[in-house]
Amino acid sequence: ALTMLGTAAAAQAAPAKPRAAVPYASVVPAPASATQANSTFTLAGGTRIAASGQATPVGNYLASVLRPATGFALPVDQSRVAHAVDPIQLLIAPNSSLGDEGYQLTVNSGSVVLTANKPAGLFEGVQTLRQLLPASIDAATKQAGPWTIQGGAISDHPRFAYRGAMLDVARHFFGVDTVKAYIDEMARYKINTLHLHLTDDQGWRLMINSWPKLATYGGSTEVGGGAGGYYTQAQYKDIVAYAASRYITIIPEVDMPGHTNAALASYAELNCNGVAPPLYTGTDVGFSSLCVAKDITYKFLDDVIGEIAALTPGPYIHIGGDESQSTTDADYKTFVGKVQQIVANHGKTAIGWHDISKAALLPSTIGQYWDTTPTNANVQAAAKKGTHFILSPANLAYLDMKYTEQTPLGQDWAGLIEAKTAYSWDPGKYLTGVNASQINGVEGPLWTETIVTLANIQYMAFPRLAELAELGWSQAATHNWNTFKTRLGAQGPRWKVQGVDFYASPQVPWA
Ligand code: TNX
Repeated sequence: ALTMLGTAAAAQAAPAKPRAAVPYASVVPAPASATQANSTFTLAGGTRIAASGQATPVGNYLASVLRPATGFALPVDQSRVAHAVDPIQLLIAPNSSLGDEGYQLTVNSGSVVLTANKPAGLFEGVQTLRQLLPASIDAATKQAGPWTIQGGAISDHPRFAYRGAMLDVARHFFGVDTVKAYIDEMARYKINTLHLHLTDDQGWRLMINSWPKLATYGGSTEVGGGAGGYYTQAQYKDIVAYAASRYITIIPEVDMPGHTNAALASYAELNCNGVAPPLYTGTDVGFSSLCVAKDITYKFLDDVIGEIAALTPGPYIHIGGDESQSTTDADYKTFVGKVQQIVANHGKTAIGWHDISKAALLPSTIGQYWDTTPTNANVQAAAKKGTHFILSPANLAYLDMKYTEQTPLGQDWAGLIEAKTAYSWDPGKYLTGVNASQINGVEGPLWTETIVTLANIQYMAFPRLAELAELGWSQAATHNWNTFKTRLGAQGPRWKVQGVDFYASPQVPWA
């Protein structure tokens, strides 16, 4: 029989191995509560999915993710009257304990019932359901069943409302398909926000119709001198809509007043001296600044932010504000004051890297904390006045930090972040002198000076983004590395089936 291995005939003839149903304890992020029963439910050729009204898009999505590996038709039944005969039911039903993204999942021998207040909750429940099926459910082609789900009940809702990932498309440009692939992977872990770092010294990545050279010239290169690129407004809208179909909000960032060489190179009039610098393809930071004293700077920003606000249904625009080492303190404070107001004029809420907390902030403006120590006087002072924060400590949450000295990609200025390190902090207790109620959640930024392909993105993001997702979603009481690492290990076979190039950390007992 051994000599047959590797031939197509042997692969097809291999009998389906009996396999145990996935235990509820292996879901990432851990649900708020889960009880396992002795019954099992098996997805079969005739299984129908009931999803009417607001639940329909989620029902269609569930069917679309289950069809390839099962080969089943899985019709989505939109007629309310027939629901009782459909084994899988997605229902919108009021439940005050579940909030906007919570859900209840009940599995017994005859049915799988998912209920939530909102479609977003059904969508998060669907991610849990996918993880309760064998890893082969994630294959792109038909696999052997049986497709058995352990019976039981889950009631779940997030600890933090904001659970984000950031992708730097400025240092290296990534096309629409790569962004969509990353969106699909983050959605599995209930990440609900994708922050796109659209502009930096090395590139401007979104067409702005009123200032077209930003993209056509400012987007024409990247770190290392490659061709770069930019999203047309139609492509950006496509990303926004795709993310929305996964209940993920896009947050566009225009980094300023520093990190602006691509813009300054594109339009000479934006420079204080009226001279456009050359395009930049290196990896230094802190050398560029918009001209705070010039009126044209604010006309420029009003046009740019106006166009981006019109393209972006989500409530936020990220104004950057980090590492503005070529802007005086006084100019920086003036600038942040004006830009927040421009964002507000276009109906959006500003987010900025926590450096902005040295300026006077609008009550609605949110800070994103990136430093490596939890104590910061400006942040504490802003928090006293009510500012909320998103946490991305560079030594814990940065996805571009190397795992070990041997990691071939990434940087190490904030330290090495192995799997255990990425999990070993509590977002609710992290920032000194800031109430947990002022922490909106967590975000894992992936800076891309050294990141070039989707596989590179995946290798740096996984397992760490799944770990951060657990810190953001799961209740503090679930926090325990020894139990978590086993749960995380169960994701390994799934990533393999999905073709996700993850870092197989020796700290994790991979299944
Ligand atoms: C710092 S921390 C940056 C980015 C770099 C990153 C590399 C922060 C808000 N900015 O400009 O890409 O380090 O790790």
